[in-house]
Formats: sequence, C-alpha cells, structure tokens
Amino acid sequence: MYNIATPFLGMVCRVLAVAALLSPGMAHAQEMPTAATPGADGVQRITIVGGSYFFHPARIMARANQPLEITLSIESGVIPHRFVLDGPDGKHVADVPLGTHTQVVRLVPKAGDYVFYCPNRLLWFKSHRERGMAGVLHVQG
Ligand SMILES: [Cu+2]
Repeated sequence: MYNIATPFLGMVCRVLAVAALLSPGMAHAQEMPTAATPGADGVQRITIVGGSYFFHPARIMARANQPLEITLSIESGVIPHRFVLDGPDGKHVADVPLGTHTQVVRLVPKAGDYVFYCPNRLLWFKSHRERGMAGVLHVQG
C-alpha cells in the first residue's frame, strides 16, 4: 500500500515545486495588499516582519516618487535571513541581513512591481524564497 502512495506524493510535491518556481508571487496572490501609511512629513512607512519562512505583509502598496521607509524586523529564531528588494528592472535595490536589530530601508520608488525575498538556503535545500519567504511591493504612479 505504501508502495503506491509514496510515489504519488512525490509527484505532487514535484508539481507544486515547479509551480512555485514558475510564479514566485503566486502563493501571495490571494493576500490583500497592505498600503504603506503616508506621514505628515510626506514619507510613506511600512513595517515588514520576517520569519521562517515568510514576510508579513507579503503584498504592499505604495505611491511612486514619494519617499518610502521600510522597517524590517525579524521573529526570534536561529535561522539567518536576509531581505533583498529588486526593482521593476530586476536590479537589487536593497540587500540587508535581518538580525536582532531593526533595519530600515529607504527609497524613492518608481512605478512598477518590486519583489522582495530571502535568498538564503542551507546546503542543497530549497532557498527560503522557494519556501515562501517572498513578497511583492506594488508601486503605483
Ligand atoms: Cu531566510
């Protein structure tokens, strides 16, 4: 009986893994976006909490051409994480280690979709991004 079930489960896992690779943002497609809060000083602010293996919120909305301040905090744990933010052109905008101290990333975003993720991985295991530690910043013009 296990001889039949085990290969089937293996196949399901492979299919899910391929789907995750093809569309990294898909896992968060149902999450309602959280808007960065505009301050009286004109700076939009959002706090993102990272952990194993998630960022929350994973979908963020912000306005283009206005300063954006992203405060990063980490859930306590022994697994090291990073926050990498790629611009709409695919270039790294930020790459910061998430330690015990709060980190702040400041940018003036352009319109488009930015992706953020943790690229860390242990040996041959899946990267944290592949495990769901990823999200999208939608910047509207
Ligand atoms: Cu990580």
